[in-house]
Amino acid sequence: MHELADKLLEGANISKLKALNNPKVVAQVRRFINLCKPAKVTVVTDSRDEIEYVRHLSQANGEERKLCFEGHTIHFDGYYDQARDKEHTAVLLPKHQKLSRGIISIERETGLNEVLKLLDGAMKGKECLIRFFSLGPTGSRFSICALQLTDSAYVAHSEDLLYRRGYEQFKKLNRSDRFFTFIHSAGQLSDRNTSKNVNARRIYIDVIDGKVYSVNNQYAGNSLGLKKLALRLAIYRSNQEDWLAEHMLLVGIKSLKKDRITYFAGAFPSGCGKTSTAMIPGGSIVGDDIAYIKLDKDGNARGVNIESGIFGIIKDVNPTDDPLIYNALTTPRELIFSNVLISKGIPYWQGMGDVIIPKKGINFSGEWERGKKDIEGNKIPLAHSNARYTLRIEELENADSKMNDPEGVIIKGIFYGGRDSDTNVPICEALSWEHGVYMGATIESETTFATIGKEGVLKSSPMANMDFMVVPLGRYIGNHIEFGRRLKNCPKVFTTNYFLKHKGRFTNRIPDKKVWIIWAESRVYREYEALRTPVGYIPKYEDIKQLFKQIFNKHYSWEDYEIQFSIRVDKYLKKISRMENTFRSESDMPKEFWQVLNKQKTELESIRRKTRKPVLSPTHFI
Ligand code: SPV
Ligand code: MN
Repeated sequence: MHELADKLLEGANISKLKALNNPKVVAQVRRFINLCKPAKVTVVTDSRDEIEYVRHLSQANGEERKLCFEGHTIHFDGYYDQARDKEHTAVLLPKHQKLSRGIISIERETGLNEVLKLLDGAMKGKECLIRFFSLGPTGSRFSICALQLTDSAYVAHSEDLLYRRGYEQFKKLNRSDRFFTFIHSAGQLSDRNTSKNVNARRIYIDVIDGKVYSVNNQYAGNSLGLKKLALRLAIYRSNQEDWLAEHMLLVGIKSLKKDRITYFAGAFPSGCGKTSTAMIPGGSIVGDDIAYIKLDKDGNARGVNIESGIFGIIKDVNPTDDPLIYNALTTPRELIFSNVLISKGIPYWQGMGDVIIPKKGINFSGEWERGKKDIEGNKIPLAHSNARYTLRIEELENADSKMNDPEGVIIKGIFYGGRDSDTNVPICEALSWEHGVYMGATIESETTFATIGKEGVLKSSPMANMDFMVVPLGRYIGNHIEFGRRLKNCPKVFTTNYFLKHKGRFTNRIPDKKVWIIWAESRVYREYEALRTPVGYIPKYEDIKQLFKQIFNKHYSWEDYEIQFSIRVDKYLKKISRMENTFRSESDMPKEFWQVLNKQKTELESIRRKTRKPVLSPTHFI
């Protein structure tokens, strides 16, 4: 009997699939074509012409439109499809298995039935693109092959900017099924080419089978298989094996003292300075979002960026704060803007600096003019707070030369950052690897205007990876502890806090983070002494003062130092008590977590009793 897949794959398509010499790939492609029932199928290899075809298709079908600059396009997601949809993203869980509190899961069979029904015929009348990518540099032991089926040319085009082509790498799989599969359909489209049935949006993660099903959405965090959907599958796999899959940037920091570059990884919840740390002036970017980290034969932690592009928040990108990105966004190159305001072919966004914003144009709500309200009566901003740009890292002048190195880079330091107005000091070094894992596990971040709900509410976000957690948290944190134990050269761990306030005002300027980062770089080599406090090592005044002078030619006063680096004993004790509440109900938390917490608590309580002071100047620790 002839199936739909036979007809649609006839000719060049089937030859390209067969050339992979992997029946498992062919079987999956056939299965999902028969299910989704597209009108046409195009198998895309790594060839330039075929990739160009995808780029043009996205414009021909109206998912992207050309802008004034050569290579620039605009894509709009639906009004209610502007961010990751946590509520409708679920881990498919076999019966009787449990995940941590707050992780949405659904019984596997029930979830599969539901999502397969939604995907049945979802591509009717549309073209299904079949693409092959590599998560990580091609030919690297870190990398994982990824198969994407999608009826959105925008998704397939974005992935071309954000990931490495992997058709040739699939050939080297040697008939193995060690690849991830992503099935995506934007579903029925409105006359604006946005997903119509967002209420039936589902993103279901089948960790057992290495597949993700995503339907009725377009926003990249929901639709692009290789981004946060693959991160979830990789977290599952890394926790079965002996490595780490992290929501982390990778950056090379050039020493001010010696001729060397030191690589750091960094986890920050969304909107807490992650991309700006990856883009720190004087540094070189390897990646800004997702890293795989493995042990090498010399006992180092090595990391690769599994992406090759940036899907960055455009809000507040301006010539002063982000000159390199601003320059890239305002010169010709292949680049997709999403959910910004367009007027006469020119994009505009919030916080873009000294630019006159037109009073009307087209934005994520359709035709827009200043004062426009949505059906709920909310004023619609000119561009969404989560409006984005998509570009290749190699387009940036600060791209690191080891970006595509199959061996990855040696990670000597890790930053954990949050948005915390009243507790953590701007930079603090962990007392040990276990303490560093504790620091990562206890990241908290205050909600901002960019998230739905109340502002300033503290949210616990272990390793900034909680949204993607597909294994019990205790096991994930235990895996971090174990990973460090296997290393001979363990990275030094630091917390950063760019958001500390005093009397309602930020205690430092945006560019000051360079000082904290340069201090950390030198601390990796023990080139500075530091003050030991119960919460970690903090810098000495003279060193920070000298760095402010050297980097910004600015005087750094003792008063500033004292405000920024005082240990807020009562606030830390409150944080510890919040953490006890948060983690108490987690089963299988590693004992090291509780040891660190209890030690810190005992030391802080003892200082509190002795000094009777809620806040201690750094002088106390000299
Ligand atoms: C984030 O929100 O952490 C992002 C963008 O990197 S998304 O693709 O939505 O995950
Ligand atoms: Mn991210």
